[in-house]
Amino acid sequence: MKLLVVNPNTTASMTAKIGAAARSVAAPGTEIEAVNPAMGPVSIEGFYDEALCLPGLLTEIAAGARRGAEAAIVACFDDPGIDAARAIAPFPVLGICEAAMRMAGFLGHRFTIVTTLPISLPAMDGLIRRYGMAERGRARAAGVPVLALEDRASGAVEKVRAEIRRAIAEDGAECILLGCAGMADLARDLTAEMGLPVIDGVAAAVKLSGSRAKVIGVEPALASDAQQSLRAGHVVRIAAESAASTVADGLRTQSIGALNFEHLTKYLDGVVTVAEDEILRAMRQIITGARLMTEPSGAVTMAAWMFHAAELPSSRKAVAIISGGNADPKQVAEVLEGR
Ligand code: 5HY
Repeated sequence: MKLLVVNPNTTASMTAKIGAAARSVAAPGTEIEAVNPAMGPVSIEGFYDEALCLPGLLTEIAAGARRGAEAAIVACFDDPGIDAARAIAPFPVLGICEAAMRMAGFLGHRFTIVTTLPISLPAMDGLIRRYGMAERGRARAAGVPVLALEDRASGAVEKVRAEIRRAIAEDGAECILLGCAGMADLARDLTAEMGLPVIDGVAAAVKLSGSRAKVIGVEPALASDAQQSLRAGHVVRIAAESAASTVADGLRTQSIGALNFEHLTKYLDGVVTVAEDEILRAMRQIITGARLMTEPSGAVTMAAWMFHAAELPSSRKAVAIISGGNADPKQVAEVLEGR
């Protein structure tokens, strides 16, 4: 997966730090491209800088899309331009503030954002409300300018550390969110030092953006229009007699549509076909074992898992999507009796 990470300020040393943090948690096979605009503010402190960074940020999102990015992260804790970026990007766009808050939600009840200067607090307070977390978290400022984080001798890290200690003592925080992308390199050490999760939004966004899941389509061997099309590289039309004879009536299609073909080509990792008796045996297993009503078309995924495991990616966890419960009661009775 090609993951674009945009630092919306123009400080290249911060972009390098953000890129390194992203790469350190990326799944194998994820290619991280960390960029920043050529023009705009050197750091984003408050609403004015936020507004100024937008043209550069959106230019980078559009350029990343042309280079084939499959997801993007806006690596600034104010989540600037996130709605505009989503409006122009043909892929998911994650903000690091939202990602960090979602991650915090999985870890505990109360969190505190420790950001840079008080000028950034109104934006962060607004984001806490926007993401529905007002009852669970608050933001504090450590009193460090963003660019002080680029200078080890500035004492910025000590101030961040002291503010985290205050958040733990005074807010009862169960986890801390580092409220600036320029703090991305601090999360690991501070987690160990503070004895609670200290979340970097860049790492949280990388983790939330990528899935290691492989998506496999399943269809009846008698109606394998998707499999044949993907193998041929163009939409293939199969014989009506064959497609019409599968018990999986919801999958009796002679050909997939052009849009489906484009979508499946892009997102599917393979197609497995199943035999008629396998579909019926899977249907029986789902109804009796999982107590779920399924029609034959809904049972094809389970049939693939039960009878074609060798053709599926090896994994510890497989998920079968069972879609469709519009089964004829007479047919269900026959399936349950094994007829
Ligand atoms: C950030 N500013 O993550 C924010 C943090 C802040 O340039 N990158 C910036 O202070 O609002």
